[in-house]
Amino acid sequence: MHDVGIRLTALVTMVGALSLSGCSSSNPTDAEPVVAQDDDDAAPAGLVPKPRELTLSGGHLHLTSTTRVVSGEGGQSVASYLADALSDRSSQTIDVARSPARAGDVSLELAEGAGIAAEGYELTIDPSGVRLVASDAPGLFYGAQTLRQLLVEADGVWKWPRLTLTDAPRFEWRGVMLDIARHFFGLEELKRLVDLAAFHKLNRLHLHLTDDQGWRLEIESWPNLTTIGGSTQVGGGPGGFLTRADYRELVEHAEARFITVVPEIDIPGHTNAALASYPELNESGEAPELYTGTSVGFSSLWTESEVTRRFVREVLAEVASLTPGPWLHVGGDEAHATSEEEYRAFMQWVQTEVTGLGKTLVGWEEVGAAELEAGYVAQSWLGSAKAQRAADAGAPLIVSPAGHAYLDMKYDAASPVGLSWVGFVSVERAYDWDPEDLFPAANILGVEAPLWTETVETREHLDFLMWPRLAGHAEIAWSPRAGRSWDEYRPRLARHGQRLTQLGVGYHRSSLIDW
Ligand code: TNX
Repeated sequence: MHDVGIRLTALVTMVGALSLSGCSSSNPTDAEPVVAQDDDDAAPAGLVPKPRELTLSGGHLHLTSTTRVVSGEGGQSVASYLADALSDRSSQTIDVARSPARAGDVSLELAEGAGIAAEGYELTIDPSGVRLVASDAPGLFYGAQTLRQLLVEADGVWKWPRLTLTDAPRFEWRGVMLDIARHFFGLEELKRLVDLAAFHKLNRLHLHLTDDQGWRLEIESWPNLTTIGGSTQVGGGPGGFLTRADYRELVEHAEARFITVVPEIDIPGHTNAALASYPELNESGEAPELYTGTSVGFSSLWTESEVTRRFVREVLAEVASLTPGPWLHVGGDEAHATSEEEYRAFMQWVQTEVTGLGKTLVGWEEVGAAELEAGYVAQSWLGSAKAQRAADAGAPLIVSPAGHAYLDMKYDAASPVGLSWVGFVSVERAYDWDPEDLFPAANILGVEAPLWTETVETREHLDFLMWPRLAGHAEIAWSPRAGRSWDEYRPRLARHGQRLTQLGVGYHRSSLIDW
């Protein structure tokens, strides 16, 4: 009792000291501590991605150093994550505790069987505190992201708008891809990308690990892949690669944020770095030079040789053993230097290897040309007849239409970096499309936005091309189609830009948005 009394006094003093206009609090009783709040008008929440249903109830609940994040069984890791995030953001120490919650706490509850959709959550912020309920841990995590986004500061007071909110994702696959082959980006940059992706409720990180210009994952059984094949990049810089330990650390970092790493080993084309590392992979027996240009479609593995088959088998086995997630992406795109017949036979064999490793094959839409067993996933980028063939064969599709979802395209003629082979992709074009305009709903596994890095040399380049476009793709992947429109999105994105700035993201300040 004594303890509670001291705490109450502290709270009342604190609320008084802030002397906020419209500050209200219920009478302190022994059971119900005073909770710092106000009745000021709440600004539109401006969440990205947009939640399913949100009703502001007026006024705010304050986050103070007496607020705790409490949870029961199964919620502790998200609770610690959220408490850390809130502490960092507000420069106050927010403690974690086990349930039950006290008034003013942030309470996380797992309620299986309460009718909350997978990965979804319900959030109530009212005078008694914050209540976040989900049926699974990812749902709690996404609710935590919403709480991070909703937290605002005014005159030194940290607060959330009082509201009720119900949310759940539209698609199962909500991805971002980074090409670390054309220009290398290392562990710290990748962890930062994971953190930013999580803030937008994305759940797949597809890593394009190999290409003509570089091999970026250490493979113990074929060490030259990185010592030679990882030694340069587009433009001739020093390149680099992820050690196995780096990759493991990244996978763990991502898993803790409910993001599954999807590694891509691109075969049989886009393989010059491997061919340059091992002469025996070449039909001629001679290794080509390392390649630092930006052409595509000129290299191919010698698909029928025994040594190539052993190479592919051993590489895929190592990647599989490092990867807890169920998917192995094997590229298969732009194999213009492989005959169609060899391509089909090779991909069918690759699928048996991938399946034998207990993984599901993912390939770019060109794999639709091969007679693969059902159960693979195709990633559409051109919407060609091959993508259609994969869809007709029942393959779930990851929808990544270049004209909307390619993050490596320039926004407009003024963009200092980026390509434009598919045209310019403005913030509006990146947002104003829908996967169901391209494929029937039943075929769609989800949405992914790839950042190819031929022109991307630095974090500044990366941020400029990725943001704010990736926020729009995250919304397409998460939010219901109904209720989504460019006009409604624009002011929300403007508001969200402040969050990106606060996170240190150097996004493109498109003139289409009133920042
Ligand atoms: C096409 S998309 C590619 C990449 C390039 C990209 C540049 C795909 C499967 N292949 O190799 O980097 O265009 O926009």
